[in-house]
Amino acid sequence: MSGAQQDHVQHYWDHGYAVIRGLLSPDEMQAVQAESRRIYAEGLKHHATYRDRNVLFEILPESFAGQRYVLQAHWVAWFSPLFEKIRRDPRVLAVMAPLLGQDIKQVAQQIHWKPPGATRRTGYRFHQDLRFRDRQDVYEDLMTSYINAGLAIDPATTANGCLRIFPNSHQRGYLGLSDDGPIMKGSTQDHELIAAGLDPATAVDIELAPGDLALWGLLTVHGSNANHSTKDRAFAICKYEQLHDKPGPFYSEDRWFESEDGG
Ligand SMILES: O=C(O)CCC(=O)C(=O)O
Repeated sequence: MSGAQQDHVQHYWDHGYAVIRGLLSPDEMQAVQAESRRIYAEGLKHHATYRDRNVLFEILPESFAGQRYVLQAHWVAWFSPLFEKIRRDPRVLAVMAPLLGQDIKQVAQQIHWKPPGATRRTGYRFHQDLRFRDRQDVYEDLMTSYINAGLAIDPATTANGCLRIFPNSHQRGYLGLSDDGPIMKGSTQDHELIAAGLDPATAVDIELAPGDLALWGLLTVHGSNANHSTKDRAFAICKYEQLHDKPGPFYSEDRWFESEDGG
């Protein structure tokens, strides 16, 4: 790994997040964009949120804005050979290994779209991902055992609601942000951030080009604004953690469903 690529390691430890530019090439990203559009179209066939074992499509029905939208798809690797390949790509391992070691498992896979028109439901209130872990006690070292990796499929800009992060917020412990309800409920009010000891002016916009990868941890305060532009923002998130031999780790995304023949 080159020095430039290794910079992400120190940046992640120091600031709770990092960005790796150009992990996948523009040619590769064209194929990923086409696959993302195909998966979106597949999701649109469902009139309401749909789940089949680990695969989930979160649907915003016509009653919301007169047209159906897809907001998220989970575990697309189950039916998309391309996303199956990407989640195991050696370049992703090269990014993760200096942070998590070589023995890594993936506990979640999601694509987040922000279709123009679904504006009011495309913001993610600021939060720390620890809130989604069922068994918070099994994470001994919260920042070093589990990392999110978000691949920009479309350009992610301030206008279309790119990821926003509070640098160094991982050093402040769990702050309880947005614990009062769902995170896709508009944006976090400044007074909520100030009460948690965060200066709203210090949030940074993580603008990304297709093929860039952003990393953040379980304690990194992050969220994103609604999409007020005319362009979608597809973002593919893989959540990786250290493989460990503790008995019975049990996270919400980790409940593997068995096929009917027991496979
Ligand atoms: O897609 C986004 O902008 C936000 C993602 C996020 O907050 C998360 O995955 O925890």
